[in-house]
Amino acid sequence: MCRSHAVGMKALSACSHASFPLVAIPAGYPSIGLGNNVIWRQPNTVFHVLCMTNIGHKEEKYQNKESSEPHIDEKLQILCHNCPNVVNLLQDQSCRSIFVILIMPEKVVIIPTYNEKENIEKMVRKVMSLDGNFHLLIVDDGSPDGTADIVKQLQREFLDRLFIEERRGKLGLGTAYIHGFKWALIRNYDFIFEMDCDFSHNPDDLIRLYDACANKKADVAVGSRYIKGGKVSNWPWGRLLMSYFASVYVRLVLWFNVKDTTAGFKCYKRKVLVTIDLDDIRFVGYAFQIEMKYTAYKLGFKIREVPITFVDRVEGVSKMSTKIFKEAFWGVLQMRFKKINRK
Ligand SMILES: Nc1nc2c(ncn2[C@@H]2O[C@H](COP(=O)(O)OP(=O)(O)O)[C@@H](O)[C@H]2O)c(=O)[nH]1
Ligand SMILES: [Mg+2]
Repeated sequence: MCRSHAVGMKALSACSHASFPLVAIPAGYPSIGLGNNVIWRQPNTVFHVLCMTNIGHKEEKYQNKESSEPHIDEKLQILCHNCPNVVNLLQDQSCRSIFVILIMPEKVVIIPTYNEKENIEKMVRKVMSLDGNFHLLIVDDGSPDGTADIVKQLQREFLDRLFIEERRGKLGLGTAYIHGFKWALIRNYDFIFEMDCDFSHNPDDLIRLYDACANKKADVAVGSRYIKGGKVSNWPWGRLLMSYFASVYVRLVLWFNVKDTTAGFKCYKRKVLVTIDLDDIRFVGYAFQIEMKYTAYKLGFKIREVPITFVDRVEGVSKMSTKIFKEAFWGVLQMRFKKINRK
């Protein structure tokens, strides 16, 4: 009587009768071989232990905080040092059968922040309210305005879904994302999103980006201003023209068919970020966005643009600078001649 329980997220189930070891783990997770205990140790993994008795069922839940917390070892025993309720349930003689369900998080949105105190709380609440159990990682570069403190306050409310990585100084958008990508890969997320904190990107569109990757065969989904249906609202003319012609320039030099090459609203499938050599990504501003798309394209991944309406920020100030612009201009020429290898 072993069944797997899908609960709207990636779920692995295993079951056995009375005592462990576990006897069944569904196929479809080739990287998770029996005996490979690494995966079970990921922070964030939620264990549900379900005990079926003759008169009903009992359930205990536990979430890994650290990699040393409950996990399944090579002998397929549950090791559980700090979760007496789970252990008690596993030893409960009234259990006819036991199901262990491991739920691993699926989606994480990475938002780099620098001085976003006007936007951060509203943004966190909005992402947390979306359907689909999005997790959120803020990568803050020591914002002097206290953005990180606001996030830490909110973590009390969204304990297991809101995370923050703090870096010492303003190190640039590109390296903040690389930091976030590595964080997300270690934690085994399948869909990794990039989004700005200033509401230029509408968080509701995360669901459309997810849909493009999960159901429409995209490896990278790009929220695009410059395809049919895409729009830019209330940007000054100068900035709009610059952004549009920057995208044309990039396409002419690099010869690849993405209309909005500088866009920073994206969803990556895990396999893309695993394949790209993240340590070889060298740019930090708009050039970073171009480099990521171009590298994914050169490595053969399918990029799909999803039309979005981009709205200029209302609160806070832009961190765009002529330095970032120059980096993009010269960076594109360098990319043209760079050799791109798989990791
Ligand atoms: N961590 C980090 N975030 C940054 C940095 N520069 C910009 N950001 C964030 O990146 C996002 C986009 O920046 P923004 O100023 O809106 O750029 P613009 O949209 O091009 O004007 C926002 O969430 C910023 O707070 C940085 O150096 N480090
Ligand atoms: Mg912005």
